[in-house]
Amino acid sequence: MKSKNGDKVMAKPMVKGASLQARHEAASHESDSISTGRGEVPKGTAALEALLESVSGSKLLICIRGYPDPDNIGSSLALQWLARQYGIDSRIVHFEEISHHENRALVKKLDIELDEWHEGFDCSKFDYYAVTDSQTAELPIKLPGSCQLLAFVDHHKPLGNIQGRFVDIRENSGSTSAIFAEYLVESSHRFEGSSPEITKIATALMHGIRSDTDNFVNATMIDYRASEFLSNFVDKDLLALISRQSIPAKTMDLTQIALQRKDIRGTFMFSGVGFVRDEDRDGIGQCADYLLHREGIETVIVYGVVGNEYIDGSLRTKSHTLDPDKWLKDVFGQDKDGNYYGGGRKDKGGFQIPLGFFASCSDKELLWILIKKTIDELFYDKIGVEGKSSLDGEGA
Ligand SMILES: [Mn+2]
Repeated sequence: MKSKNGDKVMAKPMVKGASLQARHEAASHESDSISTGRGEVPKGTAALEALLESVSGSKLLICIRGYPDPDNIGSSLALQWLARQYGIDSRIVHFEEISHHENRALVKKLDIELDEWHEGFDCSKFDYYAVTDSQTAELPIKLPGSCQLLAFVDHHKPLGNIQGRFVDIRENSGSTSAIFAEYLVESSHRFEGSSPEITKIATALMHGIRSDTDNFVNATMIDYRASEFLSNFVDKDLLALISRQSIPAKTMDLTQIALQRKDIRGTFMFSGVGFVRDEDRDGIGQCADYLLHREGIETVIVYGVVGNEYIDGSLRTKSHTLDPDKWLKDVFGQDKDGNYYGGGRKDKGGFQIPLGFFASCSDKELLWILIKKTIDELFYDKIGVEGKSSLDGEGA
């Protein structure tokens, strides 16, 4: 597909040949009433490019909040490319380790340059920062006061006010990578050819879309349109290689533990897997994915204590009525700063509860019993089961 022969940059994010459905979706995202704290903030490719042009020559820090995953890595690379077209020098920084084997493969095989934040990381040279694929723009580090939020692009329900120069949040998109692909389609700079850089960005974006939409099961029009465009530039062998990584032994072990400790209540399956090493945390979500295949089960929650710091859990559901975001927020509520312990979208969600003071408990077995009892009771309460913790029954 030669996408933009002679196409002008349009003010509205719309791709040539978009269907009625797409027009409808585009119209509805334009009327989304997202509070950005200062009225209307421009959205769409033309607005983004006008902004990048106006800050040409500046230095941009692209921040990956939370664990690096295909969607936020792909989005960050695309933003880096766009910024470079306007003479903006950028670095991509992440604050958490790249823990998922597929993501490590992505970074390694595509030779993607990411900086892991460390104490000596010099933030002072950056004029602006950007956040993609995250519900909030809050960072785990303190940037210099002069460093402003330049761009914020995401597809989740935003948490609170996002105050940036450019804010584009589209809950009707299955991935942030698809939104960035749309910018590339509509960019006044041509994203084309078969240079290693173009291939790398396109492949990463495609992997981001695939991974966030559960292999297109949850894809929306914008994800499909983006994929059509990107398919011209991706390295298919590499894409296959990245996504066909074997399941690490650790995840397999964790799945086995989760199966042994499963606690089935109607269409719900809960499983507390105990203490999990920090680098194996993604195994919790993978377990939940796997357990959801069991017949008769509609919702799975797997949780454990990760890195002796957090109770970390993943929810997966194929229920048509359960809203993971609402469900988890109802169960766990908020901390004293008003932040929810859990949240989600569509068919998945997660929660994280700091152990805090209790992390120093020397009797881990006892601590786990306490944690499991507390968490299970919250779940049972929510689904209306008069139950006691199944600790004895399931050999935990
Ligand atoms: Mn995403």
